[in-house]
Formats: sequence, structure tokens, C-alpha cells
Amino acid sequence: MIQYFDCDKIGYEGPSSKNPLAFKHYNPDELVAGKPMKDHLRFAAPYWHVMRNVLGDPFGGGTALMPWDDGSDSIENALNRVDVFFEFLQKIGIEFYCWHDRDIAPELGDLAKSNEALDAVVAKLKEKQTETGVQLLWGTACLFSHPRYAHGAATSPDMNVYAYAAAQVKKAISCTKELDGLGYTFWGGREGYATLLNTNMKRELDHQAAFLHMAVDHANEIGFDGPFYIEPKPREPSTHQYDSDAAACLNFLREYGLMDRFRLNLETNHATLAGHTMEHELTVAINAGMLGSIDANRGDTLIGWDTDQFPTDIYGTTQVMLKVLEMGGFTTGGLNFDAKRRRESHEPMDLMYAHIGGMDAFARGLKIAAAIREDGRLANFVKERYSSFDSELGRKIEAGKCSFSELEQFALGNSEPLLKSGRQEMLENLVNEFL
Ligand code: XUL
Ligand code: CO
Repeated sequence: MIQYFDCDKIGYEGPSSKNPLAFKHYNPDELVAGKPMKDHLRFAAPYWHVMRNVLGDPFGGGTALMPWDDGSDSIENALNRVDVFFEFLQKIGIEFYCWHDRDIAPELGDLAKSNEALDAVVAKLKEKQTETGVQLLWGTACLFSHPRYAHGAATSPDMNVYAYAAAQVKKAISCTKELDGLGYTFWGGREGYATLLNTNMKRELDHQAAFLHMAVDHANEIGFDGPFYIEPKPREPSTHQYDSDAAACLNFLREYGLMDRFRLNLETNHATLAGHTMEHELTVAINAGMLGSIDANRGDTLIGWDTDQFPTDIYGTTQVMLKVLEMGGFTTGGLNFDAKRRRESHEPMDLMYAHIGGMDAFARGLKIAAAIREDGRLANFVKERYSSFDSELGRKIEAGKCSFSELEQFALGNSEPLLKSGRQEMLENLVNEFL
């Protein structure tokens, strides 16, 4: 079989290596906090960026060289891509992947034909998974590219479109199940509005909830028991997207009785577009016991859109891994590199460099986060900061058994509370000790 990536399997050479095609920090079997690095990190590669992103931008078409791709919508071309994708996974050493239905197989003249194309590619993916041990982290349906979804899919004002989307999701969940996928994601690409002048928000949200309940019913019917993930994003392409951030998603899931089966898939660049840090979004999800998986990337503070860059910022990966360790690690989820090369990095080998960088940045983040936790000073400071609530009265408050009158009595009997420092700068210095 022709090889398209001009390298052997990427190996670990340690921090002193100058080889750009080697890991300096990611050493898959090295134990960190009692577990091999690869089991903490559970890296996944997205089919859409690795195999299908031609690297266009709003001002110009694609630049990516894909010598394996004949540019056609043939099933043969789609099957061919599978081999190339698995060559990439094997060489980079990534053991999970994710797809949209339309990444792996072409959308053909009608739904039945598109489904047949999917079946053919899924059969091949299944073979490759068996051959290599690679697992599907999650599948999803692309409900945003085709013009029919211009007004949304599960929130479209047109029931015909809604039904088409339902059929597409039904099939995508079945394909995920066929590939023993660990989860299934909903990113509401166009589930939102461009203007409220033409929008009945209440009906749209009710429809979306009904859609997700039907997805759960279908999963139960076919015995797919993985979690569903909702992926928040505030805007782009819609002016406003209903799943705008972690808190909005949780509110929606609670309101419509969907908390049991759903978790969140949080993406760094989506968090920053929402005006939050990723750390904030992770904290919101973890507090609710609802963090499922992560789309690992980063944005650019100078560009206001979803640049989907590779995560290379060690401070950022450290913050993410502190949260993942605090949660006790992933179960079904992982770190999916929902990231694309810059338009100028158009050669196949740039995919290698990009993923090596992301994996090394997360390996360092993991090691640093584990060291900060092992050290214990940061956690102790936070614990100490709330220690007054460990008193008898504090415990009463936390148990919901206190009254304003009791607190008034307490306040009247005590002198002015002593203002204590939050020591932000000291803590920032402490974190920097480990970087
Ligand atoms: C888009 C995005 C998607 C989802 C899957 O911003 O992140 O690729 O991850 O639909
Ligand atoms: Co994403």
C-alpha cells in the first residue's frame, strides 16, 4: 500500500531531543499519578480536520495537499481515505478518533444512497479498527453544511428538514454503535438564530428537546449505551446558538429532563468565544458531574473567530489537566484534537508536526498538573480559604439548616470580620514554579 506520510512511527526521545519528528514529553506508557500517560490523555484525531479540511478561509480556497484524494464523491475515494487516515493514526500513535457522517462518506443524491455509502465506509472502518485496536471516541452527524440546514436542523422551522435531520442522526447513531463508539456528540451547528424577528425561540427549543429525547429512545432501542455529548458554542455560524456555553447547556438539559443520558463535550476555542476561560467551562461542567469529553484546541486573542489552532500553550494544557485530574480522569471521553493546521501549513507532514506539538503540550500539562497536585500547596490554600465554613455554624449553613436570625445573632455577637488576602499573585507564582 502506498504510504503518504514520509516518516516512521513517532517515538519518544525525551526533552533533550532536537528531532522535530519525536515526542519530547509524550511517553505513552510512562506512569504519571499512578496511570500511563496515554490513559490520562486518551488522544483522539478528528476525521474532518485530518482528512477533509482543505484549509480554506473566508478569503480563499483550500491549499492542503492531499495526493491520495481524487476530489470526487465516489465511495472508492472515501474508502481510500480510510487507509490514509489509519496510516496517520498508526504513525502518530493516536488510539481514538471521531467523525461526522459526511466526513467519512459522501452525501449522495438521496438519503438512501447516502446511507448505503455510509454502510460501505463503516464496514471498512470496522475492519481497520479490528486490525489496529483503534477505537471510535464518538460519532456525530453533520447537520450544518448542506443548504437544507440553513435555518437549523432540530430547530428548523420546517418539519421536513427536522425529519431529514432525525433520519440522519438515527443512521449516525447506528453507525456509531456498529463501530463500538464510546459516545455520540451533538454540536448544534445551526441550532440558534440569525434574528429574533423571524424566530419562535420557545418552539425551537421544545423541538430540539423532543429531538434529543427521540435520539435517546433510538439509542435504547438499538442497545447503544454510550453517553450523548452536547458541545457548547456561543455563535458562529449562527448569530446566537442555543448551546451557547456550559451553563446554558446544563440549564437546557435540566429543563427538559435530559441530564441522565447527556454529558458535555467542551472545546477550548468555544469557551473563549463565549467570553469564558476553558478552566471556567470545565469547572461548571465538573461541578454538575457533567464533563464527558474535551475538544482540545485553542483560539487566537487577536482574531475573533473559531481558529481551531493546535493547543501548544503549556499554561492552558496545565489548567485543563488540573481539572481532568481533579475530576478523577476521563471515563468514556478523551482529548480530541479539534484543530486544524494554518492555511500556510499545507503539506501532509504538517499534520504530523501539528499533532506532535499538541500531544507534547498536553503531556507537559499533565506532568505539571500532577506535580502541582502532589505538592499540595495550591489545594491546601483553597481548602484553608473556606475553613470558616468547617465550623459548626458553617456546616449548618451548608446543610441548609441555618436561618437569617441565627446568622444575625452571630454577626451581632462578633466584631467586624477580618479581611484576608486572596493571594492571587502568590498563587500565580506557585503555579509558575512548576512550569
Ligand atoms: C465546530 C466544532 C465541530 C464539532 C463537531 O466548531 O467544534 O467540529 O466538534 O461537530
Ligand atoms: Co469541536
